[in-house]
Amino acid sequence: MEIDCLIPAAPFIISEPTRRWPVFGSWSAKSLLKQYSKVKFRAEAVDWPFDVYVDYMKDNHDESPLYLFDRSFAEKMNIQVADSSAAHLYDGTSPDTPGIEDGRKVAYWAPSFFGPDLFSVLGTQRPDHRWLIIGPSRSGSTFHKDPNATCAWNAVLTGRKYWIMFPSSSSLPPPPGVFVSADQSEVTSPLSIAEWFLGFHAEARRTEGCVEGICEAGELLYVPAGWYHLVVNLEDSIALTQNFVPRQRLASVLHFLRDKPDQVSGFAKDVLDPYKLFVAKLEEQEPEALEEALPKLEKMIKGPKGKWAELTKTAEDASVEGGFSFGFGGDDDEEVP
Ligand SMILES: O=C(O)CCC(=O)C(=O)O
Ligand SMILES: [Fe+2]
Repeated sequence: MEIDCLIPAAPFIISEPTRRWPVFGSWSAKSLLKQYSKVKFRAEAVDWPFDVYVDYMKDNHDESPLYLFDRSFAEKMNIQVADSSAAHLYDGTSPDTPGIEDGRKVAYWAPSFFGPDLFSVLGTQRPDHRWLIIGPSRSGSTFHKDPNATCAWNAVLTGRKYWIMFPSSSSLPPPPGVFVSADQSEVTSPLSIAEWFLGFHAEARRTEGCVEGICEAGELLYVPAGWYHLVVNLEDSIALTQNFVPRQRLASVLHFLRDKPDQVSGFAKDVLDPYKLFVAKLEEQEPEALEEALPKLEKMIKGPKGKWAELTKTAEDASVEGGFSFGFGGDDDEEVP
């Protein structure tokens, strides 16, 4: 059995490997200021030098503070991130620990226990997948599902984050206070985090499927594909997040790329057909994973719901199965190994 078949369907928090990362214990607003004070990071709609953002962070009383969320931080900070296939070189399980590669320090590595990240076959053409996240207390992320049916991990380096999460499927309503368009393409959370807490938190906690927890500094939280989540920083926090495709989710991701092209996000504009490109790269580099996923993908279309959709779909629907949702990401489409 592949190790990545063992990823549970529900969220969990672990304290490995974050505490062994070079960035853990060494990154703080103060230490980052020493090196990167004039580097501009993206905070919602603005690119601010880090010193300007830290001044703001330390002295704001906003209800929904501006959140630093930067996908190009590794390039801007000139750091190297190792992917899960190289984790053994750094995580202490191998005597051969280079630490420095290409003249850039390995700042952290993706945890090896999620197995290979299949989007890595796309190389530089993969969709956006990692972010540096910095914000003061009260900042956070309103309810959403992560892009392209991917899974994610989110590691807190400093501070603490409160998470509240719900599984999704075509048969479950969205969390209280959250609205989803008929084709499930848009998740709308019209309230600020504070308003949502005042109006819906108590009800949400009583709702079936609700999972909540606090991720402390040095811990890493796993976000299963398709789960709704809202996150709020309880203190000034620095976190790193990465989205990935484990082998057991490959069929769902292929299904998303092929059949929900209008919802696909994060690819560069010159990637015209992400599904076709992904299949071609998998054929070259991960043929066994692709072979395993393709029958699952067919089953998703031809399952009981898919059969009806197939019988009733119009020629137009045939290319984009926008009207039927398989609830990907929810537990109901998870292939239990
Ligand atoms: O740390 C956070 O605010 C959560 C980030 C998140 O959910 C995401 O990047 O998708
Ligand atoms: Fe997320």
